Amino acid sequence: MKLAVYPGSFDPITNGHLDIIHRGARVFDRLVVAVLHNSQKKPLFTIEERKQLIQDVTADLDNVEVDVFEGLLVHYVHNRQADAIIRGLRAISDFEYELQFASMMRKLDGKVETLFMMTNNQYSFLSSRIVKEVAQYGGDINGLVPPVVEQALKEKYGYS
Ligand code: COD
Repeated sequence: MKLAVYPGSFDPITNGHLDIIHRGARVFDRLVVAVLHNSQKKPLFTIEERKQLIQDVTADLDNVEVDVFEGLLVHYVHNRQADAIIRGLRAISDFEYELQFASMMRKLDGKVETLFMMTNNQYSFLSSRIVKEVAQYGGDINGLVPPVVEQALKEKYGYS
């Protein structure tokens, strides 16, 4: 059974993330969406909220699990005995960071493979940061995030 971990901050999950989850779940027997809990950062959504939102929007995918991790990703991947880490690539600007990321993963654990999935063209401009910025100022985020996330963002920013 091949297991992949798709790690991220997911603050909050967007349709770009969700597209990678759907595609990853078709390639691997089991996919774990691993949400980073970093007590030194102040995300918009708490770790419980981020996990719950991902669970809500992946409820129809039987082979997808949502989990939380702290500390180094390689340790988590090792503990889960995962075969691969999945990362999404949007633009050239992602490449430099992702190359560093994958190289560091390999240095820390020579066995772990990092696999990249190219973004779906329609989401190539999409990031959690941009969605939050648009939502904060009342811009239209319909189609950029699942409806439950759109609602959660509106509540966070005090309108609905
Ligand atoms: N289309 C396709 N892919 C996308 C899109 C989109 N529109 N938006 C985001 N993605 C991809 C990103 O490229 C990324 O691969 C993934 O989805 C998650 O994105 P984010 O932004 O939610 O999460 P990141 O990239 O900030 O997550 C970073 C980690 C939490 C994975 C990383 O910091 C980590 O593992 N930290 C733990 C400490 C550690 O081990 N550090 C060493 C790393 S070398």
